[in-house]
Amino acid sequence: MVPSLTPYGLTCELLEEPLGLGEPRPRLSWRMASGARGEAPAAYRLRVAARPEDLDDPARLLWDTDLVEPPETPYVRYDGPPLQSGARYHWRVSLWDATGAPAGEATSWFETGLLHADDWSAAWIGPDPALVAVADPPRDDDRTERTRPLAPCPLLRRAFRVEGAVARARVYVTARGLYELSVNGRRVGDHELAPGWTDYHERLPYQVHDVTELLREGENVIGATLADGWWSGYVGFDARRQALHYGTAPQFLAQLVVDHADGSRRVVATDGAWRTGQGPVVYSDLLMGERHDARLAATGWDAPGFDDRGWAPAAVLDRDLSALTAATDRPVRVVAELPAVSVAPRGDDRHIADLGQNMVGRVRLTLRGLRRGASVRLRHAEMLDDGELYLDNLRTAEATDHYVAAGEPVEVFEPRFTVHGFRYVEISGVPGPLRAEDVTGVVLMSDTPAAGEFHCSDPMVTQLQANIVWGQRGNFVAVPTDCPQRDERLGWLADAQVFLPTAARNADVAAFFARWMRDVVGAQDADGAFPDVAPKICVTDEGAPAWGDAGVIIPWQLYRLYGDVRVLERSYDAMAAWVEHVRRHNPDLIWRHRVGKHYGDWLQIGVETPREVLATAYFARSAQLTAQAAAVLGRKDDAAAHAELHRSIREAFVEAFVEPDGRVAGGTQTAYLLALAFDLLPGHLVPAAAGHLAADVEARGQHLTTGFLGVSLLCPVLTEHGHADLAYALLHQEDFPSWCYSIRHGATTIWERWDGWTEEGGFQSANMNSFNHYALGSVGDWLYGRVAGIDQDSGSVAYRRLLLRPTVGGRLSWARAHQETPYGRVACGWRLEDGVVAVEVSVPPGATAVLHVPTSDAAAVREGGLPVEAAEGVRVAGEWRGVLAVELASGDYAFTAPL
Ligand code: RAM
Repeated sequence: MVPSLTPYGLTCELLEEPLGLGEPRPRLSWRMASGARGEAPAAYRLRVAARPEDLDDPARLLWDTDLVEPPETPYVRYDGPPLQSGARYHWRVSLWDATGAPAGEATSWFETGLLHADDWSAAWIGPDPALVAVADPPRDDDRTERTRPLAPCPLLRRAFRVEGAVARARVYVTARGLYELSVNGRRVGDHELAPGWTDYHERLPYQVHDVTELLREGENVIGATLADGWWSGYVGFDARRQALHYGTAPQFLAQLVVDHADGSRRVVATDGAWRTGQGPVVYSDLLMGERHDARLAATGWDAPGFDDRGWAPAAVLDRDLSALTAATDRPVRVVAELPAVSVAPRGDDRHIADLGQNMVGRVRLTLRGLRRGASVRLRHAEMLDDGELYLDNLRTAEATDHYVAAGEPVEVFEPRFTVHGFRYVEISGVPGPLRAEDVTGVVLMSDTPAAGEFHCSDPMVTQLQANIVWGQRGNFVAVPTDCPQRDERLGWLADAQVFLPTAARNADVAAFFARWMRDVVGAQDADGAFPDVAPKICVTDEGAPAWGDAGVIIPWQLYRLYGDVRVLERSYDAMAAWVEHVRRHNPDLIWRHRVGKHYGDWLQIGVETPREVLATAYFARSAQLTAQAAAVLGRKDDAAAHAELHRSIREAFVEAFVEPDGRVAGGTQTAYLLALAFDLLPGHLVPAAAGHLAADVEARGQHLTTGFLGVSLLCPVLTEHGHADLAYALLHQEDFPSWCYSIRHGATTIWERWDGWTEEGGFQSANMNSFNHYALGSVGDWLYGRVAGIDQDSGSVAYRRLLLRPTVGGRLSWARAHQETPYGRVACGWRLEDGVVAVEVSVPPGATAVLHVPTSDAAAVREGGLPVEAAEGVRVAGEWRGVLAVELASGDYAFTAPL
């Protein structure tokens, strides 16, 4: 069988089979696989039709590109007739291989949302605000004072009749707050914490579910439970509810559209005919936790036959739908379950369960034989202190759930509208033994599909990679947050920009970040300042250097990594306005003014990188990237102006901060890293500056001093400038401060601070001590990029021109990684055995690669047993310093080389 070129991984607007698409001209994309070397698509064809069977009937096609040359970026914009509202479209991509012969094809679909304002008839509804009762706030241990009480989670229901066969039914639904939807007693969909968190003033996404199978003839019931969530709950570190930010109580909006087989349509929308009552959730809050009283269960409330005469009519609150938008991102879902690894008794009715992993989500607890009214309390912590929960670092977040039993033989409690960051859970109120299998950690995350894996021979580095992945899991929940446990959980911009390259290795985060970028752009102020956090709450200053700059860096990163030009188009004006904001207030181009909170190289250790050095370096970087973005978008004058500005900032930087011997002011690792990574030095000073950097690392006994910003550049810059040995030394360093120090002390996630816990000092100040903060995990990009070796050429986009540079070194005897890129799967790895290094790589169809084979004897390098000159798809490009560089066409290759 001839292995053929095959498309797979079809997406529309960065999502697989999106239901509820809002883009009028969505972008279609596919990845490619092939077993043959040198495969590249000669042409493709796209067809779009209303029904799958119509794809084969030329007369019924809505759009047909016919045979066209492969696109420059991996996206093709739909250019057929205008898309209808609430309609499903089927599409097929067909490929022709390098010889021009027809190759594989694949089919997918997308479905539009409600595209026009007059498609909506729903109104915002909720319990009558005057009648909402409030529960006592949680005051566990009296650790904090609450200024506002928490309200019960209301239930809403609407009974309606279905007459005749249903062909298709969709529900379009969202909430100000959080909602869980059901139809006829069955939960609809698997979204958690819907509709997620956006700047609700500007954008509130609605979700779409196919409920055709849930309806039946006769009476039907649609029901919803609401919770405060980010809308009206406690968010951030103000220790007050969100009333000041968004609203005071949750509200609901839904529209069920039922299409009958006979062509008739029935719409059931939220209005005054809905009824509202109270259920078992006494309150639920993201930071405080949830209280569930099973005695209050309104059994059968969301199914036909329930007597809702005791319920009140829902209040119609308003009809403002201006913020409604189609969802452009994947929802939060349950992505994993962790059974407890141990449950240890602590006194009469108290236990501490260990999930073995610092995680984010909630606990599912099975309870047996509790008497009616018995109360169980769950408290959550990331760490233990002397065998008991370490709670102080949660600050005012209570992170405490309560369950009041109904008295059934077996009851299962799992909170629904709260989320905690924890490894340990203390369960009080359960007399007698509690079994480990009765305690399960339920992991929630924005469902960004896994994209890559990194593996190597060293268990500590393997654990580091696991800690990075778990940091990503725990903090990619609706928005990229700094931390998941304390009263903060905000979308801090610098954390996001340093970690994005790593995140994009592990998962497909294109849609996740593109969506969040809209809140970053939306939060820009009239002067052009980006914020420190998005959605913008709690922290209202102008963005600090490196924080605000994320508004420029992230769109560029998304373009480079995914080829997403649209995110550049939509962010460009904001990027340029930010650069202009900094320039306007700093005419001498040294960024001293309008620096917001200026966090410097946040949480650097034992040193102080001069703030002006850091700020000015970022200013230069933003000007440079804005110039590049302008060039991509064809804005020639803008490109030239920003390139000129970049040159001038660079000159000012050198003038102000660089000595003739290559020393950079402050002399810290981060000062050198910024100057080198952001290309701020005249060429002749680069080796000297790199030498000063290396000398500092050596002088400190091979220890780092970098904070959030410097750390992302540390190993990459050392490696780039000939000090891979030092980068490996830092990777393997187990003394304080280092990544492995935390691992040696049991870390299963990346800590916020190098000194979160130390042998000498124990816990750092509880004021700011998260054990799940991804920023210092930005080294993950280097693990994939240089240790295993997957990178792209500096001018390449979407990994089309791969640069594969496996770096043999450190304690490793092998390392390998693979990664889904927009063109397909890339892999690169090496293994050293008896002085011979084996290098295996995969290059997807449509991409090419330059591979640096590490070797001491270029002439002895073999591919598939053949001299490289004889190997198919391989061309020798050059030879230097222990490397044989070869150019590769797509395909799988296996090299061996003496080292
Ligand atoms: C902390 C956050 C975040 C950081 C800012 C400066 O409160 O945790 O990680 O970006 O401060």
